[in-house]
Amino acid sequence: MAADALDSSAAHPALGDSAFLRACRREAVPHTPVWYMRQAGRSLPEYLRIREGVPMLEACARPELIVEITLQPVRRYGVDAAIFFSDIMVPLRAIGVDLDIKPGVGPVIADPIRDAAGLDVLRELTPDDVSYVTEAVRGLVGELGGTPLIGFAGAPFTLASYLIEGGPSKNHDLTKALMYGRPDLWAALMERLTEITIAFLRVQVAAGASAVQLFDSWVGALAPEDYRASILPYSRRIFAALEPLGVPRIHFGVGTGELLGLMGEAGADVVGVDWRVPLDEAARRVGPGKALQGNLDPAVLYAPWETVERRARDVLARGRAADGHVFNLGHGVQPSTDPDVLKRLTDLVHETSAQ
Ligand code: 1CP
Repeated sequence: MAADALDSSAAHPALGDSAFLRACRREAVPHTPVWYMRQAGRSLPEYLRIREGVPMLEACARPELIVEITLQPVRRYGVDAAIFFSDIMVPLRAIGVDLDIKPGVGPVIADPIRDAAGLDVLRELTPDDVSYVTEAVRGLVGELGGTPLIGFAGAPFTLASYLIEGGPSKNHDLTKALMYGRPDLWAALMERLTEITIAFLRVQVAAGASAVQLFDSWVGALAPEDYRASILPYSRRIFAALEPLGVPRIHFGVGTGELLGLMGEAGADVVGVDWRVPLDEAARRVGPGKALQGNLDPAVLYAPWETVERRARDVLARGRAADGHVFNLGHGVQPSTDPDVLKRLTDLVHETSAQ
């Protein structure tokens, strides 16, 4: 597996030297690299056109659509990295979990997991279960040339939240009830999701992804002592399993201000920060030896351009406190965002940070 990863990342001579990979490795960069979480998708008219009549999970299983949708924001914005078009629920669907991604809602699970019998559906993921992912990543690496491709997966807590609640949730009450009330079942669930997550990320790196991001989007719902006891061992195991593959590992969650130190301990190379904690303060909390990714509030993109510019310059300035900085939003692009603002922002980040 490791040899595969090295072979494919050697595919394009400029790749290893890209600003994005250099920043992740905390090396000097020609400009601050920038990409946006959810840069593909509903804010782009070309995405809405190509998705017409195609359900989300079907789109995620068709390599030619995955390739085209992943490339759309790279062409339009000139961002420094592509993110594989998929969803965190794809590996769970691939092993047979009965779920759908409903327009305007998100993931919905037919039989939420509430007891030990519910775990049976979570079998191991093999590369054959997601052969369309391998095919799409290979196709993308060829098309992208010197632009790195980021593979991704959902982290065990965030996946567990959908599996237990049955769909999107505000407070994750049932998830926490299981975590506090059934530690044995919680551990078994986390173990299985950890293995699935590792397997899904390995598939993407083996096919040529140059970096990976672990989305623990909803883990900010937990207090630090709960993160340490019930989540950290699994985050650690995921990052340790990926280390031999030699690609940068990014760890992101929303509302994680109080968890940043622990997330730094989990073993990623880059810690993603939402908009609530300024990057210079985040650098202090995460500690040395990590790059940071973030963290413009996605809602700032609705403000007049002067405000966007001022706030983006502030993110860049504070990002200099970190050992490496990848510019991003503090969470995903909102569907109603004007793509022209993102284009202008991308150019601003490149021009302002060029040395
Ligand atoms: O830029 C890209 O290519 C986006 C690819 C992408 C990613 C990285 C999609 C496509 N989903 C994800 C990850 C994902 N999915 C996360 C982690 C990132 C984050 O925190 O935003 C999460 C929590 C999900 C779950 C999910 N899938 C939601 C959120 C629901 C909730 O709980 O609030 C939603 C709305 C989806 C559906 C989805 N995934 C992706 C798209 C484009 C869509 C919209 C569906 C559609 O177009 O019909």
